[in-house]
Amino acid sequence: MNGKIASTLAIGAGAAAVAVGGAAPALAAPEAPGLVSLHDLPGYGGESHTQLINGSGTFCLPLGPLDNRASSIRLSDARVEVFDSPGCFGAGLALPGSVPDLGLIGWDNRISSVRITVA
Ligand SMILES: [Ca+2]
Repeated sequence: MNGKIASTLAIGAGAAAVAVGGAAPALAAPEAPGLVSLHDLPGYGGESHTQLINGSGTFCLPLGPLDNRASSIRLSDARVEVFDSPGCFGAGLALPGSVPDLGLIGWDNRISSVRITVA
């Protein structure tokens, strides 16, 4: 098992248990992974930074090497908001889905953090 993914899964499962009051026995996390993939170039090209979340919850993700460089973003099975400051602060925008050219909505090379919500 990948330790990093297992750790993320534990966080998600903990959040779910809190949400139901911890009364019910824990069921397996839903098979609905959140995927967000940021790319340096429009059209999902160039250097990329991908985050995969197994489990449910809301997570604020740093962009690592793609800080202020993302020009396209691809996502699946998740609600995603992008922010122009680290830690999901500053100006933000909720995305309706994948965006092949962030320049068209005024967010080229501007994203510094991403908030992803997986149901
Ligand atoms: Ca770029």
